[in-house]
Amino acid sequence: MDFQTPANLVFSLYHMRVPLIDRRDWKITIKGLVAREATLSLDELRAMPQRDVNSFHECCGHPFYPTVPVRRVANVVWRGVPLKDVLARAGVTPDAKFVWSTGADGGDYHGINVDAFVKDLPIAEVDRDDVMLALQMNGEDLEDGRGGPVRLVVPGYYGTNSTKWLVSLELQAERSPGYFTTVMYNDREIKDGNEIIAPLWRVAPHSIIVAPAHQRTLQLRQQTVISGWAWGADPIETVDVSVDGGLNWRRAELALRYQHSWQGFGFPWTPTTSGAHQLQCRAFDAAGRGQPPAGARNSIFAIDVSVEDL
Ligand SMILES: Nc1nc2c(c(=O)[nH]1)N[C@H]1C(S)=C(S)[C@@H](COP(=O)(O)O)O[C@H]1N2
Ligand SMILES: [Mo]
Repeated sequence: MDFQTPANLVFSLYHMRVPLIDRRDWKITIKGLVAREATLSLDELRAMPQRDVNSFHECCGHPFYPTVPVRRVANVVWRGVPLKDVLARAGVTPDAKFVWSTGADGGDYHGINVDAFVKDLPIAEVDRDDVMLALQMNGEDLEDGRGGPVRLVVPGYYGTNSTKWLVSLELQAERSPGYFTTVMYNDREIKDGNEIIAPLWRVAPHSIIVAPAHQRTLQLRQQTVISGWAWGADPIETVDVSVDGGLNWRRAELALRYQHSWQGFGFPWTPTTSGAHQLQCRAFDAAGRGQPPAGARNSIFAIDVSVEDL
């Protein structure tokens, strides 16, 4: 319900295990296509200029079931050092096209032995100063489960790209061959006989209703506000609400985006018929990208309510 999700309500995910990192020993290495390899300790990182970013944080769902929406989402404030400032310590060479980020965790993932959790990020994103090595979430140092002491945060990208327990950054000309970069976490589509691969980077438009709650009973002829959150890599421009299972749609009031936050929406509704009603919402960005009715991680969200004449 809150614009800023309290830390204890933010979902927590890891594929293999939670490594416990001694804050005194932690360091990060910046290597690969750089002018000079560099390492930074936690104190050195903390001494660098930091910034805050308010951002939604969404998991794209289970990598084996890319069409199943899970809608694990939160909105938090990250604080950290811009990635570009950290990379500047090593000097990125012009042939670098991707930043590989490696976490301290590895192990068995459904029978596959994974050396380490690695993600990759297109070099163009490094220019943004909201892509950061985060030290805090919601004003508190990152706990072990949250990826502490340092994690990558890429606002607007699916949560999987925000590597927790970060230990190295590597500049490379190609995508990482890691299990969680080019094997899992890529949408694959066949077009004219060719396989088109879409990495799970930028978040597709999505929205959820948070009030009224699923299976609530509402009163006939009494106004209620259907409200919720909408988010995506690009700002959401419109949210529509349906009170009849998707037959008719009406435009909701929508808040502007602050940095990379989710955006609140509201639609006042006075039910005039009793019985079961399905409420739905759908979001669109400026390019007209929206949400499919079913079968996608961002498919349209629906809840059921009943209206009673009391
Ligand atoms: N090192 C490491 N980083 C990781 C993961 C992981 O398993 N290992 N999981 C990713 C996934 S899939 C998500 S959705 C987010 C979850 O971040 P949270 O637990 O802080 O919500 O972390 C990402 N970063
Ligand atoms: Mo995730």
